[in-house]
Amino acid sequence: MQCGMNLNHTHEGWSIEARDFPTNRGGMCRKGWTSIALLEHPERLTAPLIRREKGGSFEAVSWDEALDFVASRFIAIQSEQGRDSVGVFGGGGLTNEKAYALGKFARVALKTANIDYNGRYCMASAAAAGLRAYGIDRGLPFPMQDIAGADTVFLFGSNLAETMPPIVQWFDELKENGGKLIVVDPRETPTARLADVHLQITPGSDLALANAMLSIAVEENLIDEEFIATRTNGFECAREVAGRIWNGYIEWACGIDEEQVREVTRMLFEGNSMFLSARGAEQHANGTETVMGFINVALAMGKAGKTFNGYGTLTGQGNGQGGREHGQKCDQLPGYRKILDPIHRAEVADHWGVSLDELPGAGKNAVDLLNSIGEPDGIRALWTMGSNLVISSPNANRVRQKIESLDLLVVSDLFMSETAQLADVVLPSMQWAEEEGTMTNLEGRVLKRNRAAAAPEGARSDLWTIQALAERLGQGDKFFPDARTTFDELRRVTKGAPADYSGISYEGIDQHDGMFWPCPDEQAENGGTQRLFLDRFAHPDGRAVFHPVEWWGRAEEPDEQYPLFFTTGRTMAQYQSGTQTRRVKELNAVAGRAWVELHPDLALELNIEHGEIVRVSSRRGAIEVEARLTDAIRPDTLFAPFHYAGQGCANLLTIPALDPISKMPEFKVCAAKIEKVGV
Ligand SMILES: Nc1nc2c(c(=O)[nH]1)N[C@H]1C(S)=C(S)[C@@H](COP(=O)(O)OP(=O)(O)OC[C@H]3O[C@@H](n4cnc5c(=O)[nH]c(N)nc54)[C@H](O)[C@@H]3O)O[C@H]1N2
Ligand SMILES: Nc1nc2c(c(=O)[nH]1)N[C@H]1C(S)=C(S)[C@@H](COP(=O)(O)OP(=O)(O)OC[C@H]3O[C@@H](n4cnc5c(=O)[nH]c(N)nc54)[C@H](O)[C@@H]3O)O[C@H]1N2
Ligand SMILES: [Mo]
Repeated sequence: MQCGMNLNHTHEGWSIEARDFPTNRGGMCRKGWTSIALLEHPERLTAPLIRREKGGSFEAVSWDEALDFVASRFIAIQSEQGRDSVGVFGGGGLTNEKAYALGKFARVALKTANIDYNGRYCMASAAAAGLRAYGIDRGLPFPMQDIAGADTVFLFGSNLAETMPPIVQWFDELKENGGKLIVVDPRETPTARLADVHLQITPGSDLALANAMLSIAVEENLIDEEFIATRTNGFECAREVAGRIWNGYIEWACGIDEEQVREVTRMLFEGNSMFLSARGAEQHANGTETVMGFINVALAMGKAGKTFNGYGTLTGQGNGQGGREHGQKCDQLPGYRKILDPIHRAEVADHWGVSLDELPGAGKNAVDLLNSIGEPDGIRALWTMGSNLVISSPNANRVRQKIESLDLLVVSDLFMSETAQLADVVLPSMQWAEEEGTMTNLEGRVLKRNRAAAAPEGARSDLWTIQALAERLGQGDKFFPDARTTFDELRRVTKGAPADYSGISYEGIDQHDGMFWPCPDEQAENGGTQRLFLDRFAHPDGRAVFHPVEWWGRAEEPDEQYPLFFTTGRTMAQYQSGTQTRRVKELNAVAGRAWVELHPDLALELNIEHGEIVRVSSRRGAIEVEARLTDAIRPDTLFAPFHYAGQGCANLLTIPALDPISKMPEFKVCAAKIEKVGV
């Protein structure tokens, strides 16, 4: 959520306080409060490491030696196997400046098409749907405070009470104002417990629910015909494909009661409602269509003339929004330009001073990039920055095998992550509090992180590393080791682009408590554009677009052998692949080891007791974790957090089925079974 916070250093050490910032307003979660444990952490990487042979041990070397080695290997591999044989894997936690520099580094210094990032696992479906329906992808088209002013909020696939706790205050305010909250989740999460209505659907059935709601709204004459006629295209077709629900459809597809869905639909169409999603609904092989399905409902709800709340997505990582705007994506250039659009290409090539045919085209998406290792046109070398992909990628066993077969793996990280352990070269990075840079939050608000702490001797800013490597590839003069100069270039390059940062400055960010993109020069004074779509959408004709979408089930349905739905997600006290939070004592005290949640009825049937170690397996792998019995989960569904390594790594089970539009993997459902260990 990118809460505002202040760090203080006195003779007693570090202390932290939550800032009264417009988004978190003095709130912060456990991860924020304990984050100072990561400053001066004894396990920080402090020197570049090289491993000269696979399976050998790491040797600390000088930066010069490490960088010379990496550059010479990149050059050798590219001259043997072609430019695209070197890949780059970025992260949504990197600052805007790093994301920009890394994308430029891939295209200009390495001249490879193959760069993608972990946002492919995170925001890709919501982004693709927003672009198609609205013409632009900004997490929320309104500032967070608008949540409190809605009549009803429909939250599908988000457990925000655990994943962005300080946002809960806006929902509390919503309810104080008489607003209602509806939550869609297969589990009765802390978030679902805040809701007026909880729709406890089967995993992977959100799209069926969306279409059912559209059908009900049409059937019961609830839709806003004027809004549809004046501000949208494509309604008829979407309505026709959504069809009419047959008796028993909702129960069959979603596992819930039809009357409940009718009531919710009426509630939503009555007032000024808001649809918000997160990964629960998006991380599916039909994630993009699911989001488009709910945007269809939001558009049919209309409410022309009032604030347009419509749909928004609750962004994930530290820079989940900005990280997807500046060119880490395989099909994208800075400012949310498209790499295959001839005009966009020409603009960027011009700024970068490279010829148009030198600028690579679209590369492989994250999953295909990793899969391509060892294939004829695949990558042979990979540089990761800001992702621990052997823990967080689907079908992790296979990914690990692929990674191990690379000719060269270079990892930039703060700690010896599970991915870094497999590297040939590890490059130690500075972390959040040790360097400045900007991030963009889910509201499209560009924020600045200031430097507050000294980095350990030996760690370098990623920007410095990018520039130093570019220099060794003969392109040093095109990169800058510092954030401010890099941001100045980013501003110039994004001028006139969809994500226009040209009016944003470090000074302006301080002055306005963050500035909203799009922010051309003339908007700089009032801090950028807070609310989008009030009069027009971002498509050339100003209209939003309905999309005909159809539910066809999941990539893998439960069967006799693997009879249960297996879904994954997060817990409050751990973050992502755990590289950082698994190193914080206070957090491990709360959530130190992996577990699986199952319903007591299922446990009774299988003679499983609370607290015992069980085996959960799918067609791809197995984990052995602690069983936690809870009636907060559907009896046909298992849930495991994905933060853990080894025997507890949930991604050993997940299926690498991809959404055909966004290339998002289906992290949120596959077929699995659970059994006692040792019987
Ligand atoms: N504590 C903590 N906070 C985090 C993170 C973290 O790792 N730890 N990560 C950050 C990041 S990068 C992200 S992307 C966000 C993610 O934030 P969320 O999306 O809120 O987190 P998840 O736990 O992945 O998924 C949310 C819910 O989806 C439900 N779900 C599973 N399958 C389905 C389904 O088919 N349909 C529906 N409707 N729901 C389903 C799960 O039961 C879960 O409760 O959190 C951010 N905040
Ligand atoms: N089964 C399952 N799998 C999932 C998900 C799920 O819900 N279920 N969610 C997916 C989602 S939404 C996400 S976002 C991914 C996240 O998973 P990952 O991509 O693995 O992200 P992190 O764990 O945040 O890894 C970031 C790494 O970069 C390091 N790091 C942090 N800051 C910096 C920096 O400034 N520079 C450098 N060089 N390194 C830095 C950290 O120490 C850490 O090792 O996981 C995905 N995987
Ligand atoms: Mo994410």
